[in-house]
Amino acid sequence: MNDVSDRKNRPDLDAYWMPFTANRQFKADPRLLVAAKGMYYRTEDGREVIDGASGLWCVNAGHGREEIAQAVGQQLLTLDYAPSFQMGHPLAFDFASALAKLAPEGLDRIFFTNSGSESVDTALKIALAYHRARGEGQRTRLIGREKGYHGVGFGGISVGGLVNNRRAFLTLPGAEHLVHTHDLARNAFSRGQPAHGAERADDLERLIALHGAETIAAVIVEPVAGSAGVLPPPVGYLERLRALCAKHGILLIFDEVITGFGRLGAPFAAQVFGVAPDLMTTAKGLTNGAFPMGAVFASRAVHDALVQGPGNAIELFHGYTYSGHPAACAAGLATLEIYRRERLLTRAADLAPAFEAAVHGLRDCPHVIDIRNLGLMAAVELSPREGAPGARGYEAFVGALKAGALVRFTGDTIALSPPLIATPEELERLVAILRSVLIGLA
Ligand code: PXG
Ligand code: PLP
Repeated sequence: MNDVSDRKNRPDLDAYWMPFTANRQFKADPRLLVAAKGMYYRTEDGREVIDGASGLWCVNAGHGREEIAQAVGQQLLTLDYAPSFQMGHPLAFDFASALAKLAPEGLDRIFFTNSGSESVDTALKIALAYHRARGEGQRTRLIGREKGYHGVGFGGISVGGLVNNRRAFLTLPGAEHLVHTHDLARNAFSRGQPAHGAERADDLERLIALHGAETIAAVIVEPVAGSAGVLPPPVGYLERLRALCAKHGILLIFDEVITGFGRLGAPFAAQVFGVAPDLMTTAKGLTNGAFPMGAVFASRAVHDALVQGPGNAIELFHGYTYSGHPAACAAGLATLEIYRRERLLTRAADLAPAFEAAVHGLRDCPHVIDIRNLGLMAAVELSPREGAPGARGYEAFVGALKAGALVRFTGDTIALSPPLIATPEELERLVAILRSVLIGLA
């Protein structure tokens, strides 16, 4: 067995080119995790660290879930792989059926991918193919939003709105962006959805006036922006965006890669906000982060418009070698069973008031210019240090890890998204560790 949990020697760090990491800074002072159980990671030097980030927003049911490990192991021994094109295996159908039952009403046709990025590119392609199948092939524009994160595929970075993820690369022609909803002047220290900014959805009217609605295929937004630093939608914003898309025949895609699977207190954000998209992208919590997988949920209308024509013709020329991988489906089914048995997909709603109170208690810490929260997502935004933007965020992240908590940071914003199994005491402990670090920050 290749058991890394108690190995004493540090690996050679040179060959692995790490994603979204300052490689040289990391390798000069590495941070290695070697084991995890429940709410806690164990570091290479044997310390217990509370997971304030669900890994990377994905380990919603906590770490080391035996049912998932058993299901994956058993599946690999029974049927390790089955071709995904023109062949099937039962678990993929079972998993899609189970997801369809959990889905917002009507979004019950499921396409499997291997990541959030692939889910996004898949959803964008489905949107284009949908319009073409209905005789509106001129609808090719894809609209995202400033500060949006939709993964790292060419489709995802094109509709994404974070400059560092775009500037070195080509983006798709015809990708446009709505204005973002981050408004510190009016909404700082909002608890839950901010009051101001619903009118920013009307920015879609600007793009419609500029390009013509008949050229626009889809709008994609995160219901709550995650990577940009937890930006809940202003009250009424998503409703307005939904109404405008419907009025103009534009598909609305919710990117629920982070918000899906209970993060906000219901299975999906669409249910929390009572707003129904036409397509929904997911990954992460789909398998509790234990196996790489994503899923796109499509409405019947979208699915049925595409799945038509001659019965022997392939309807959508798209798919992955590992779409619906047997082990991924086994992991997903075991994950859903844990979510159901432990009622985790609604637990964030119960924990949210205490979490909100604890997080907003950090308001008096130095440099704090905003605190935002919804469900079990929260962010603490710090003012950038003069001449060194991002330094405070990084120092808070490293300081928290030393003090016993894993958090996420982006720029000078600290994000929290603890596993949904957290107890109120663990949430308080997490926030207390963050407080101890913020207090000492230069
Ligand atoms: N859409 C959204 C809304 C996401 O949050 C993706 C797509 C892409 O998923 P994959 O599985 O391809 O990574 C994501 C992923 C962070 C962070 O630092 C966020 C993500 C991934 C890694 C780090 O906030 N989100
Ligand atoms: N590149 C080559 C040469 C391939 O043969 C394939 C799949 O057959 C791919 C890329 C795509 O890989 P995947 O289906 O895992 O996304």
